[in-house]
Amino acid sequence: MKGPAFIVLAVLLGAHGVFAQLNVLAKLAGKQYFGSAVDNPALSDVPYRRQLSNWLDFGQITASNTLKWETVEAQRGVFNFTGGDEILALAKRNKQLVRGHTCVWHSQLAPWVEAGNFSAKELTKIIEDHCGTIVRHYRGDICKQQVHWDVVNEAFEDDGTFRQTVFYKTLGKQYFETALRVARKADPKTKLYLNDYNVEGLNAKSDAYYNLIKELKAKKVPIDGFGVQGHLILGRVPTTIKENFQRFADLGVDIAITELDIRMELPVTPEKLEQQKKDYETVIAACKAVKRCIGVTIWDYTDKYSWVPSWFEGEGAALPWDEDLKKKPAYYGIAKAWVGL
Ligand code: 9MR
Repeated sequence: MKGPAFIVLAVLLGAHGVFAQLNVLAKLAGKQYFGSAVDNPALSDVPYRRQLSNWLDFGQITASNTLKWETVEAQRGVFNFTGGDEILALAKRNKQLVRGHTCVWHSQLAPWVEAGNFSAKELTKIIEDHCGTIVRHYRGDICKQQVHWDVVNEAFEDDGTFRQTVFYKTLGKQYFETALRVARKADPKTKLYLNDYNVEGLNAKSDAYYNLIKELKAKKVPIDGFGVQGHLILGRVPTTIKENFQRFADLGVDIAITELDIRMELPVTPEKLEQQKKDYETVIAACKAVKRCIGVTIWDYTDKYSWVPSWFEGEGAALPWDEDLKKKPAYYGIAKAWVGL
């Protein structure tokens, strides 16, 4: 939506007090959603859950851990959907879309997959069973959730070479095709993505994805989108996000920002929060500018549950809500960028 209609609608919504809410603004900017990741244990935190359930801010959610291989199929052939189903049920109640994260990933992988020293034939079957089963379980026609799937996650190194995972070492790049085809068969309507970090701007790693997606498309392998995680660092947001997104759009795939957060060195200062606001604005503006950038998910919404402090010593405060669930300047930066002010 553009021009006068957008302004009239924004003013009307403003009059009803829903102006500055991120999902509404994303939708007014022509996107499908603004969303957040959530880890199941946080759902017992009532104020947290209430805000997560606010559709005006979040039209989409991603389970940040419970659909990973080590949880879903810890033992070969034994599937556990408890955590995933809890997220799906919540999304259903809140009328939120869901992103399935993730089918094939070298990390948080069930140990038996690597330990088995499987032949190419067997590992292919294992991928087909795993991806086929989980994608089928959340098939869009069953729950009208329009699930998007990160079918393969983090498959390249930063220099653009294939990551030497058990999947690549056993199957070469054929495994992308195997996983994508079985996912498409399991749910013809879901959107299938490859997803990674450090691919926001133009660089060797995003080049590698560009070439792979081009190749997959030429072979008519089903691929609908490129997921750009967006784990960024304060003051160091790449300057070529828009150009990068546009080249994927021109290839004929959607782009989703799937795990956005912008971390800083602690302690927090007002200056750093202002810089963070600008950085969030930059990223959202790039998504807004590229039609096929269909939505943005932040990797949880509050600093209370961010993964950052436990991974990067001395860093944190990466999200738009602080640890007390109060909105930070970043929140208003995102809102401003969606409106295009
Ligand atoms: O948020 C997740 C965190 O709780 C886990 O400890 C971590 C383990 O790998 O994974 C985090 O999520 C990752 C996501 O699945 C893939 N991209 C990077 C994310 C942050 O590490």
